[in-house]
Amino acid sequence: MSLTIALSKGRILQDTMPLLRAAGIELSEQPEQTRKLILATNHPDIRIVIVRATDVPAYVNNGAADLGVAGKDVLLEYGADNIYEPVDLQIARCRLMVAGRIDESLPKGRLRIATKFEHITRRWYASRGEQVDIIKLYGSMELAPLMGLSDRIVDVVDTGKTLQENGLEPKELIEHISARMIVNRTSMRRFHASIQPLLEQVQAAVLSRRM
Ligand code: PRT
Ligand code: MG
Repeated sequence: MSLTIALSKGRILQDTMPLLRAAGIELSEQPEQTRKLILATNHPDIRIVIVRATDVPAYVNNGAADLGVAGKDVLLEYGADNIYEPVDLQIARCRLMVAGRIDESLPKGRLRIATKFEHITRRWYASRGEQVDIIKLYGSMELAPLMGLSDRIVDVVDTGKTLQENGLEPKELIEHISARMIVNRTSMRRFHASIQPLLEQVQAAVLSRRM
């Protein structure tokens, strides 16, 4: 048996490692000091692979990784069918929001929404019976309303500073977001004896940290 955990660099890796440490898992080398994408841990049977945040569900859903950590925003957008979401890690918290210019004037017809969350955005407006045009972007969504590319954006917001510094404001809350530990369904069945205790220790670490 060997387990592969998919993590993304940045806030997810940083906030997940203390939780994994509580489950006895530590990296053998510092991720900042290497360009390796497959990292060994103190456990001979557990390794960590570094992927883009939005790619974590693909690795776990397809069984290339057994476990992973991904934001709920990324999970909602991906729409996995082969993944369990057993632990809310309560890290990387933010809000998925509709935002727009403070001084906006909306068109009479369809709204144009710039976002990297195409599916979430389509579902959100469809659920309210509104037809919108979605403009798929890969970053810096905040720029789109300023340049007249879109009327509004759908993006995750933490402090709200990025919106504010660009003359935008939150308009509607779609969902509260946090990162989740995810597990491939087949891995969960095959490796239950090692995955279950790991999940329990991580869950315990999450709860004890909140007190
Ligand atoms: O960076 P990369 O393109 O590889 O992917 P990513 O941006 O999705 O990854 P990463 O590591 O930045 O984010 C991973 C996860 O962290 C996301 O999927 C979210 O669930 C969560 N998270 C929490 C955030 C934020 N807070 C956040 N503030 N993800 C992004 N942001 C960005 C946001 O897009 C906006 O540009 O930060 C800006 C807003 O921050 P404030 O504080 O100014 O509001
Ligand atoms: Mg980023």
